[in-house]
Amino acid sequence: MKIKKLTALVTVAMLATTMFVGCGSSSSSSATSSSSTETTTKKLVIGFSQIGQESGWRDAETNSVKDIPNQNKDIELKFSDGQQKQENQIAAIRSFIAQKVDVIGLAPIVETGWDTVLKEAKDAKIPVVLLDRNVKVSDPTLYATFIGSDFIAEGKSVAKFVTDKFGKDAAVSIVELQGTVGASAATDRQKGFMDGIKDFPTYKVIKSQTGDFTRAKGKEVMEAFLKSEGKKIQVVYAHNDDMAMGAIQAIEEYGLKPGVDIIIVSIDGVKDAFVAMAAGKTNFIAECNPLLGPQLVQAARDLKAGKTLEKWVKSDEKTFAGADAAKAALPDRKY
Ligand code: GZL
Repeated sequence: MKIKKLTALVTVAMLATTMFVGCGSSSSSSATSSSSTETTTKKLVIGFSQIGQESGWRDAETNSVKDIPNQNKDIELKFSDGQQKQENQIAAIRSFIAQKVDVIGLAPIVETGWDTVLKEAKDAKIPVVLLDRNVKVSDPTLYATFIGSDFIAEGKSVAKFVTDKFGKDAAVSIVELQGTVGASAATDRQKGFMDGIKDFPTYKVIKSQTGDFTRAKGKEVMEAFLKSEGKKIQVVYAHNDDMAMGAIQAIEEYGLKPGVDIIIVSIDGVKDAFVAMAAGKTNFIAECNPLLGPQLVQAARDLKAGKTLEKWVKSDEKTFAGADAAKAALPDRKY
């Protein structure tokens, strides 16, 4: 009897063990199988170093870049706000390198001072895409491409509007609100404008100072211009719309009519500028496209696929002059 009981006990014990192992293995196999069904594809990771929040144009570009993961489920975006400091942008690039992102996007606040950190990115085999502003580096292979506008052409288009309006032999006094000192957008917009008036010797830029692309500083500098030059000023050339809006405020507070007593010309094409032009307070806008998120995505995908990119992907842009053009364009403006 005892043997029978013992045999029965051993049988039960063996059965129990088999079941446990079976479950275990089935659960582990189900675990294995579930893990095999749960494999996730690796996302394309873009690290983007933004300049800051100095203008409506900049906010539009930031929104366009931050929208990338919403429009591309296979892309992860790491976004850094440089708060107007190059050192913050350099630190962000180093952080992206440490995180081994696939592509670095950079809107460089100024043109120079990037060689060292871009060399670190190159050594880490991480391509860099420049967005909206360019850099001056010793080795052009330190970045894959520049996606942005032809600022010299923008400056020239503004100059052409002014010389067409006043004519060849008019004596015209101009004040200039420059963008951020050292930024390619400011340097080249000034270059383009000066090139555009070089054959008009009676056109003079009587004052030129940076308003740092901001509305507040643009107003402050325009107040100083009005204090020193007053009604001598015939034209305000602002490197961006935000500074032009500040200038408009200063001119109205000074008691003159912007767009009538003083001609206002600027670059960007933000909605506020179109509203002002529709109201006759500004006279000419050269568009500068901030909606560059999709082009950053395309460049990142092409780089990931091993393609070589054009060194400059130029934005195509329009110009607008006068209230009727502004009213017609306003409904379609996207930023
Ligand atoms: C242009 C961009 C400039 C805009 C400004 O690509 O860098 O910076 O014209 C912005 O509005 O602040």
